[in-house]
Order: sequence, then structure tokens, then C-alpha cells
Amino acid sequence: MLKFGLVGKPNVGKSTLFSALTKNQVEIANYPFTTLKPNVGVTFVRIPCPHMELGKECNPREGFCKGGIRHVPVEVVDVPGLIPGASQGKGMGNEFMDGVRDSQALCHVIDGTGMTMPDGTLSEQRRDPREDIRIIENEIITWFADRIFRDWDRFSKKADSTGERTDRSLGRKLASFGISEKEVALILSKEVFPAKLGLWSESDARDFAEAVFNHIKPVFRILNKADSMDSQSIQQMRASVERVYFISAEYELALEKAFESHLIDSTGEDFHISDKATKQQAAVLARIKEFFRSPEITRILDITGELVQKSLGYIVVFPVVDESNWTDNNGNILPDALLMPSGSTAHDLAFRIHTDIGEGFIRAVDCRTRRVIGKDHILQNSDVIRIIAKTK
Ligand SMILES: Nc1nc2c(ncn2[C@@H]2O[C@H](COP(=O)(O)OP(=O)(O)O)[C@@H](O)[C@H]2O)c(=O)[nH]1
Ligand SMILES: [Mg+2]
Repeated sequence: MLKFGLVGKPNVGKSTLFSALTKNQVEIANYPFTTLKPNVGVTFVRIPCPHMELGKECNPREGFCKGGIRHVPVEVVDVPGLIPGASQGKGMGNEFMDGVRDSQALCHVIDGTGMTMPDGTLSEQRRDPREDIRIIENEIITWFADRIFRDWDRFSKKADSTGERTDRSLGRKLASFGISEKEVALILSKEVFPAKLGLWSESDARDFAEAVFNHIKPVFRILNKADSMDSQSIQQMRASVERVYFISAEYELALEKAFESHLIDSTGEDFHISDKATKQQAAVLARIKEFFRSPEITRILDITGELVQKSLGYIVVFPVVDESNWTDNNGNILPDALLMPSGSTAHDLAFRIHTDIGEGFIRAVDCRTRRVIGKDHILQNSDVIRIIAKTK
């Protein structure tokens, strides 16, 4: 399953964000939660559900559907805090490495108020949050570069002596990081690197590591605690930082809790405050409502969608068995909503369902147009597809 990690220095609000994203979600998601570790939870990508076109409710096997919006589960990991110097072994445990390695994308959580020091302690004065972006992301790249170049001497001597192409040797070396030889070749072609691996300097190594890292782990900058930021610094950050979002994990969590105690009727923007709320509670909730109305602020569930769909470019595909009723063999309507990389073909979908279906692929049907499609047909977001395969 697709997974993204929350990384950042201590005390920026990673765990608060994690709770807000995953609160109560496991039960409603029909998710096999026994397989989850305490720092792994489930959140959702939301897309309009094709069941609306059918005029009948769907029966999701995983995730859920509410108000015509299908909620497709993705995993989120609260990666333990990263402190400067960590790449040199200071406080950087296996947990951090596992968290980064297992995630397809990272959300770098930053204290937008600038009131925490790089080690997570309280700062006496306001610091520039951009410093944290630089320091922490630098740290991750250094760690990554170190991993790639650990046994460089031995590796480069061997590769150079066999005369193998650089992209091929590097591709093999990096295979465990989930990057292909083709992607390595693309990265190598964008900058000038020495032809012989033995001649690479440390800075070549670092540039390469940075390019690889950016390619395999897109990083979103999540400026948290925006409830305590002034609009001027929000504007300034927005103008100077790429892929940046402003959120309040604390307010998100407060809304989740208020919803749980029936003080509000939804956690969306237009919630109604119940009479059960005390005057004080009602005042806080009204302030939160006002805060989230600001166009500068992003709701955390929208970030999941942006990350998975826009940045990673995933699409959601609905495989079915019956092309008229959009059901499986048991009459369940649109039971599966699968996240797949953009560019995936009908054949990829068949393999995703089962190796046997992939191997026995005959043809597929686009259930909206009823057109027969072949192996290489590229799928689009929200496609409803029937696969016809030889069974053994
Ligand atoms: N004002 C404000 N404080 C927050 C927000 N999110 C977290 N905090 C506070 O920041 C501190 C650290 O939060 P925590 O989630 O434990 O950070 P972590 O170390 O990154 O996991 C706690 O005191 C939180 O209450 C937020 O959105 N706004
Ligand atoms: Mg934490």
C-alpha cells in the first residue's frame, strides 16, 4: 500500500498531525489494522465515486464512501524526530531510516511560528522556518548520500574495471531504493558527472544523491502551527518556499475530538456547533471555523490528495467483473478502488489484481464506454475496468 512519512525535527507537531489524520479512521476503514504498528496509521485520498453515475450505493472492501466521495486508504507513518547531526549517527535510529525508506513521499513538518530550536527545544526568539527546511532536508540528503557512497571505492573500482555503463552499475547499486536503471540514466543526463565512477568527488556524489532523492521521495513542506502565524509571514513563506502548505494540526485534532463528542456535526468547513457545547467551547470552535475559512490554510485531508494524486501522480482505478452493473462475482458494487501510478496500463491492472490474471490477460473493457481495450491501453483516473483473462 502507498505510504507517506511525516518527518521533521522534534516538537513541530508530527504526532499531533498523525493523530488528526488517523483518528477513528482505522475502524471505519475496514482496514486490517492488526498489521499496523503504533506509528503507522491510515488516512485517505478522496475522489468522486463512480457509484453516483450508477445511481446505486457502492460496497467498498477497503476504505469507505460518504456523500458520493470515495475514501481510498493510504498509510501514514509518524517517523521519529530527526535532529541536526543525525546523519553522523547522532540520535538517528533505524526507525528513522525505516520510515524514510518505506515511504513513497515525505511530508516535512515545520514549526511555522519559528519558536522551536533545531533540537526541538523552545526558542527564546522567533527563528526563520526556512532555516529548518534547509537544515533538516540537508540532513536527510546527507544521510542518503552516505548510504549510497558507503563502499564507493570497492564498488567504483569493480564497475570501472569491467567497463560496464555507469547507469547500469549505479542502477543495480540503487535498486533497493526503488529506482530503476532508466531513472538513474535520466538523472545522470541532467548534470555532468565524471564518466569513470572512480573519479567522482564527494560533491559529485552528493549532487547525485540529492537528485536521486528528489526523484524518489518528493517532499512537501507542511508549515504547522499556522494558527499562531501572522498573515505576513505566511505570505512571505508562500512566496519563497516550493511545495508549501499551511496547516494547524492542533485545530484539526480539536475538530476531530469535538466531532467525536457530538459538539459539531462534521469536521468540514461548514460545521454547525451544537447547543451541547459550553459557551467557551463554542467560542473556540467558532474561532477554529473562522481560521479554516482563510484561503491560505489547507485542510490536512486535502494534502493527502495533493501528495498522492498531483505530486506522485497516482490515479484511482475501479476493477469490476460485471461491466453493466459494475460488480464483482458476489454482486458487490465497485468493491475495489486501487491507487496506481499514472501511465499504468490495463495489463498492469491485471497483474495488480492477481499474477494469474496478468498472465492470462486476454482483453479488457472500459465499462463506461463499453469499448474493448488491449494490454497497452493507458488507464485514466476513475476508470471502471473489466479484465477478461484465461483462468488456469
Ligand atoms: N499552536 C499549535 N501548537 C501545536 C500544533 N500542533 C502541535 N502543537 C504543539 O506542539 C508541541 C509538539 O507537538 P507533537 O505533535 O508532540 O510534536 P512532534 O515532536 O513533532 O511529534 C505540542 O505542545 C503540541 O501541542 C498546532 O497546529 N498549533
Ligand atoms: Mg512525536
